[in-house]
Amino acid sequence: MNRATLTRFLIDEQYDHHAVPADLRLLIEVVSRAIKAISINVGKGALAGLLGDAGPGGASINVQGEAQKKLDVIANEILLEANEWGGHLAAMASEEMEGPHAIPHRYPKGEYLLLFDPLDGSSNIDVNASVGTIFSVLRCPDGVTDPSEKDFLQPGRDQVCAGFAVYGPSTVLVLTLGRGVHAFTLDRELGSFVLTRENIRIPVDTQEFAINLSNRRFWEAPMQRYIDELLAGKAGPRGKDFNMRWIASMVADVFRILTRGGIFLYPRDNKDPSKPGRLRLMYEANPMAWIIEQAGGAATTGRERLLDVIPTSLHQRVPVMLGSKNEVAVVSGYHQS
Ligand code: AFP
Repeated sequence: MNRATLTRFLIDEQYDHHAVPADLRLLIEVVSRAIKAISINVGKGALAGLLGDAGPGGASINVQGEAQKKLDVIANEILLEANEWGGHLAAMASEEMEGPHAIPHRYPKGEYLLLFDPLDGSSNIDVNASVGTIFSVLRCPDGVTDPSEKDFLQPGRDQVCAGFAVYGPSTVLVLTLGRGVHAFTLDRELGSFVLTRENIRIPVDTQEFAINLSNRRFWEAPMQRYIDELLAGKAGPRGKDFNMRWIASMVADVFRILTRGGIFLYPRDNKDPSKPGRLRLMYEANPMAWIIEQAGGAATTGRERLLDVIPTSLHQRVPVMLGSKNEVAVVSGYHQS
């Protein structure tokens, strides 16, 4: 079968459906090339001395207060270098950097803001489990030539593109432009992303949940009730048995949900009251929430639609409940009653 490449798909979207302006098509192509380079580095792992913590003696801490892995730093550098000269961006923001990254004055600027988690799940790297890259594209506010943090603080419903890559047995790029969700698998011989799934749809019901159960004692009562009912199985109030999966790499857990349904939960917990959840809104929850909604699923904080959350800071965290629509409705209902 003569499958379309990412480039062909984007050209069709641009000319047949007028769904992607030329600059946005360039942005996606550039990000996909950066993802290929990250995939190659992730694949080398120990062979290239790329495992373990970054910094001299392994003591490199990022803005999140988390130990940076060598590959976190490398992935961040690859995305910055790939995107700063093309003229498609007004600025970038990353999980690994305190504030926005300005486009150097020697380069042309564009109308888009790119936000990314360069390497999600990086605590999985040293154990050779799947990791990934998550990205989100917003429009730079009109008339703003030197974007500051406040220009990035737009609700997820304003995204123009969202995507993520999973560096697993195969490298897969998942993308939405607001007209469905599509998956492209990296053909390493061609060096191209090939369209392998079009218009992905998530089953509205599921019997599979993903949560870090070790945090149960820190959850709010509605979440404890919801999970306890899943664990009670057929004899319990849900009347059916559930299975659990937790890869501790959001990209891998979300990819599974896109493939066979499920519900992903990282709720607010009182382990650290200063953090209303672990996942970051701008470059983890928002892109994933749009992708899930575009695939027929739902994504909430438990109290409101994730894409409607009005951001207050670049690295803010939110509770995340997303996946099969009817299951998200149950857990959200418990949080609102
Ligand atoms: P790292 O990037 O620090 O590995 O965190 C990954 C992550 O942000 C997300 O991808 C996982 O779903 C979640 O954290 C795993 O959190 P726990 O380690 O608390 O289970």
